[in-house]
Amino acid sequence: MNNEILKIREQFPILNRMVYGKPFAYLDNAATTQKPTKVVKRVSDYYEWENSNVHRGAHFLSQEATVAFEKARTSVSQFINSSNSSEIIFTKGTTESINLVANSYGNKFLKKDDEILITRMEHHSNIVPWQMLCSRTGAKLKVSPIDFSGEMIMREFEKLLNTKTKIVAITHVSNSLGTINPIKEVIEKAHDAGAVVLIDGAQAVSNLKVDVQELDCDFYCFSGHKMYAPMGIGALYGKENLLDKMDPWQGGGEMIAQVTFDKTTYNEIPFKFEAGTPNVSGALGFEAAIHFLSNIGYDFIVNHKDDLLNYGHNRLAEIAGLKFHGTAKRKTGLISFNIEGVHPYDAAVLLDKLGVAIRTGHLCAQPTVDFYNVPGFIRASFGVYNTREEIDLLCDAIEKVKEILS
Ligand code: C6P
Repeated sequence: MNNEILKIREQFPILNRMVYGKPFAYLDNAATTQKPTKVVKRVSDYYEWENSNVHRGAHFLSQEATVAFEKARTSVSQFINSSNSSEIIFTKGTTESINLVANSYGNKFLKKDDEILITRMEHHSNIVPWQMLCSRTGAKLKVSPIDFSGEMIMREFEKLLNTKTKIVAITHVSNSLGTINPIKEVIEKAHDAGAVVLIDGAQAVSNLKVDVQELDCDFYCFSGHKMYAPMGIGALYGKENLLDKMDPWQGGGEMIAQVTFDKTTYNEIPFKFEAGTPNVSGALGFEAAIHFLSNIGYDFIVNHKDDLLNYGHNRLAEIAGLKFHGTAKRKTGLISFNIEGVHPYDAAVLLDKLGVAIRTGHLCAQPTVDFYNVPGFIRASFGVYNTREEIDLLCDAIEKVKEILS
């Protein structure tokens, strides 16, 4: 294990836990990453020393909390290079960010027979909100196919794009296949057809440097908890001109300018989309996680993840009877597979007992898993603290699973 990784691991006490009396390998980072001490401390410091509601009180603590909360927004804005921090809306995470757009943008601008275009490799969070929008408006959901390597078929995507396409919603990185989609090309083609583009960045932000201005996407959604920040906080980036045109989707405190019983006027962006008391501690933890990632640097992160991916693929390929799902030319962060003759759930139970935490099943991407005609995937997903030794542990554990169950 190299020194850099050792220094990173020291910031995650949980990685030293014993599970069933053994050291364990946490390889379920696509579900959620562990949190470094600085993130945990930022949250507890807020509650011990700074706790107060934001944007409401004239008193010292409230003003201090408001400044810290808005500073966190600026950090998120810089993290993805949005042109303005008012383009960053704090949400619970990716799911809420997508639902916000489906409700606020979708309800206002979509009508019967308009089309929403997604791909076969979307997470349920980037399928169901659009299905719900279709049933409210009469719009139609179109699905762009993928090939068996787990890549989009670009000519099929282009065929599905037309003047009726109003929204293209696509994942940056697939949570089940690891594919990095060519989203810049997708965005350009969608814009040429007159559609707005929402990118689901849940699996991207911890693996790749994201620049929303460079991408020119209209909306970008991500979750803090998949990038070493607390659960229950995430962000929606939206272009200012679009956010300005959209109506709020939830009513309550903070999102208003003036309320009378006859009429309510709304606050400016981003506040008109943040009804109620926000997750202040989460936002501060989010900012601490951004500092954590920035201190490591994306050059290191990308190299290390590529190394884990290549090493993992090579080592796992040495084991007979493994079938891989997701072999796209550009992929990151995870390896999905099945063991011949072994149900993925049985494998999961045994791997857990052998000290390896992975995820199995439909991975909240049922249509993708169905495409490969298996009952579920086994998925090992990597964080910046994972090591080649942990992949060796996974491989040894798989050999044992095969011995017991095949
Ligand atoms: N995927 C996984 O194990 P939330 O739950 O809102 O933070 O993120 C939802 C989500 C949306 N899009 C993608 C591509 C995702 O991977 C996820 C979450 C986890 O794969 C938990 S289901």
